[in-house]
Amino acid sequence: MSRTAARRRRNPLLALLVLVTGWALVAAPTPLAHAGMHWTYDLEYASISGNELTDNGQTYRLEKLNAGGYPTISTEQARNGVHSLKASIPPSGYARSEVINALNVGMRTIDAYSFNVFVPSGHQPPRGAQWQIISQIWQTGCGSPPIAIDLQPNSDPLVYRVLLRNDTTGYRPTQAPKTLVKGNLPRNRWVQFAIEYNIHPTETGQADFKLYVDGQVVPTSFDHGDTIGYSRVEADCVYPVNDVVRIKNGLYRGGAQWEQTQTLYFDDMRFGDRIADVMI
Ligand SMILES: [Ca+2]
Repeated sequence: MSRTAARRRRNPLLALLVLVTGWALVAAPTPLAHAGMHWTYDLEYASISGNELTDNGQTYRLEKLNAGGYPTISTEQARNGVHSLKASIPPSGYARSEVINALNVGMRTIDAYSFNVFVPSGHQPPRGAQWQIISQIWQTGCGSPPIAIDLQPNSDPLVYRVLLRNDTTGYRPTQAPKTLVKGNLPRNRWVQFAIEYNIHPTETGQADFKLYVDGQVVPTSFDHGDTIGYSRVEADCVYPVNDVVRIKNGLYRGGAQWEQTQTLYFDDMRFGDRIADVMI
């Protein structure tokens, strides 16, 4: 038998091996737990091309601004597996490095999402006129996000705040939001946030907000009479024209110069029907 013929005979076995290995790689990412979870990704088999992150069969958009680059896939920290999403911005002022985890999903429906964040030791809180936001639920592009999680200025230990905006508070960054809750955000370990929400700007009693941190319910000052989002505050920000939601995670910061390179890691993001669908 010639070498060529022998190779031909071996090739089907080789092809089968490649097929099985390839199937295992494709099949390995975190499976959907049940019908109520719409997507989940953990960066273990992710790839980034330009401003698109693809993981577990879904594509997510990345955003950057000024000194902030697109988030990257990192092995420096991991909530599960060996990879996470790294958002990093060198010393500078206004900048962002974020991923859009949900784009143009419906308003006036209850949805839930969760993410895990790792804040490295020594991470600097905002000082003076600085601010830093790690998660946002946007109503289209209206002014400020109706729901945001930011870091409390000068807090040490580090404190997160959940901020609510609606027609009453207004959407301008200069207008004070309602603080729904604040709590410690430990550095140097993974922390899971899970949020159930309904962005509903018009009818009291229809909006919804629930927060779990590390699997424990966190009481908030969200009131059944609170609306979430905007229906009439400005011509460019009026429901029902602006009637979709997008959810972001990453580093989004502003104000005066930040003195240090800042980095946050995100892992195991989920989106589903209810809070139970996105809890680990
Ligand atoms: Ca991971």
